[in-house]
This record gives sequence, structure tokens and C-alpha cells, in this order.
Amino acid sequence: MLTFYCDHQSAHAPLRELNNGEWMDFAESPARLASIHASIGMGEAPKDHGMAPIEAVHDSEYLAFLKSAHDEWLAAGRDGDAIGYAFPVRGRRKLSLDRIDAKLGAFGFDAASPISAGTWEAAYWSAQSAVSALESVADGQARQAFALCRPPGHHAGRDYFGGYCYMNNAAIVARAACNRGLGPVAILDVDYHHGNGTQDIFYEDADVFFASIHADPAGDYPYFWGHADERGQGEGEGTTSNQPLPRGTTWTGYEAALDRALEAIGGFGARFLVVSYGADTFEKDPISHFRLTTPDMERIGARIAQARLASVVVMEGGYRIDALGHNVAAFLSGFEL
Ligand code: SP5
Ligand code: ZN
Repeated sequence: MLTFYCDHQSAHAPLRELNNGEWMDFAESPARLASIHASIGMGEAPKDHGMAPIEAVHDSEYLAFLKSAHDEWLAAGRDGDAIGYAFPVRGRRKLSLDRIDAKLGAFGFDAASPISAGTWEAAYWSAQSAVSALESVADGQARQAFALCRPPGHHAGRDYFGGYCYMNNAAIVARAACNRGLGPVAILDVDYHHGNGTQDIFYEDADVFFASIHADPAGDYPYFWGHADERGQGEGEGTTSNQPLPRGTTWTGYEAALDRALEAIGGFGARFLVVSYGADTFEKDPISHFRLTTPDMERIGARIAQARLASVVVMEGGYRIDALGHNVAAFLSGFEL
């Protein structure tokens, strides 16, 4: 499948994250890329589409913060990765504070998404890979394309980062597809974790349907989003669909949820599909708890392909590095029309 990627995307390389009260090696490491390349090749270098498609989704103050955050961290006398530790409780008034620690809290929602020296460069080019994948489909070069996005994107909102995500690649593709007249657009998120950032971005938007299948947030990250009663709001009422599934879910339960999500997407009348693909539903993923196998990844791809929609797949999570390339290749081979 036509794939987009460039080496700038490996510049984001935080050392560690806070997990269960302890420091652990950063799970979303550049080593993930080597595993994927070994299975599907390097892909084509994206074109530089500039800031416009990113600014169509993200808040300008947030982007300014993200761009300068690591420099401000160094200027504050620190070394290593920038990590927030104090977060404003909801309902606090908005303050314009300059201190890097205040900004890390105000623009981030977890302490597990460090900003390293290369984070801006990698997130920028990850988004460019996503936009280039869209352009290839919009220009008729392909019916489907794969953006090997890293860092991933679906936890990042209009003005916040978190969950290893800094720019929301799926949302950037969906917004650009709408702007190119390819809509109605649907996003199907099959990462293990709920795509809270994507949901937030389109929550009141009737132009983009968001369907997510994920671990029940009652027990899994990101906890505060992804519950079954979240269905969109205002003009977007009914254009968000959440299917939380229990830990231990196997193909039987997963397939039923996939059928329901695709039925909802069909009912919306989607003409263009963005897939947020995470391989962290894999049975041996180190931070997740579903029980899907590598052959199941191919089944997910094949089932989604039955919708026969022009599509862009963006890479999200997947942390079992020795199996990651095989899982991505299996998904893409099932998905390819
Ligand atoms: C893109 C993506 O998949 N982001 C996931 C971010 C999850 N970050 C925190 C997960 C905490 C999981 N703790 C489980 C410990 C198991 N030993
Ligand atoms: Zn995930």
C-alpha cells in the first residue's frame, strides 16, 4: 500500500514516562519504526504542506507552546525531557502564565507524554505524512494510503497533548478531506485506547462522524472519555459513537463491535474514511489487555475494507515491538482493496 513516512519522525525520543507511580522506559519509542519498516519498507517521503492543515485543527497558542516548550525547559535550567507535574482542575479560570511548568500542565493532560528536543520536528512531519497520504487519495493516485505516523495523534485535542500524542493526525486528515470536498467524512478508531482528542475536536461537528472501539475507560486510560453515553453534542449530536469493550476481548466480541461501527458509518452516509489504526489490541501488547492475534489484524483490515470507501489509515499505538511490524503488515494486507 502507498505509504508515507520520513526520518524526521524519529527525532521525538523521550527517555521515560511515569507509569503506575514509577518511571519506565518510554513505550512509544523510535524502535517501533524499525519494526514496521522491516515488514513494510520505508515508504515515500511526505511533501511539506506547511502549517495550514495543522492550524485548521489546532489552536495557535497551543502550537506556539509546543514549538518552544523544550527550549523553555532548557532555559529554565533543566535538561532531558519536559514533563508537567501540576494540572489545573477543570473550571479554573484561564490564566496566561509564562512559567514552562504551568504551560506543561495547562496544555497537557498526563505526565506520560514528555516533550523532547525533537518532538516538534517529529510531530510536524508525522502530520505531513498524514496530509501527503490524503493528497495521494484526493489526487486519484491511490484509493487507499497509509500514513506511518509517529508520534501518534488520537489523544491530542485542539489545544492539548497527552497519551504520547501532540498533533492529531487523523483529525488533520479528516478536516483536510472535508475542505477538499471529499465528505461526508467518518473516522474509525480501532486503537486499544479511546481517541479522546479526535472525539473532542469533532464533538459538536456534524460534518465528521467519529466511531471508536476501545477498552472500557472505566478501567483503562484515558478514563475521562469514551463512555458509551458520549454521543456528540449540539449540531454534532449523534455523530459520535463509542463502544467500550471489556479487558480480555477476543475476535468474537471485537468483530461484533466492528460490524456495529461500520453500520453506523454507513448510516451516516460517509464517502471518505479515516482509520486510526493501533496495534495495541494485540494479545501480547505490554500496556493493553485485549486478546487479538496477528491473523485478527488482517481480519480487522478486511472487514473495514468491505465498506469500499476511499481511505487514509493513520498509525496510532502498538507497543509490542517484535510483533508490531507483522501486525501492521497483516492489517494492511487485509485492508488493501
Ligand atoms: C497512542 C496510544 O496508544 N497512547 C496510549 C497512551 C497510554 N498511556 C498510559 C498508559 C498507562 C498504562 N498502564 C498500564 C500498565 C501495564 N503494566
Ligand atoms: Zn493506544
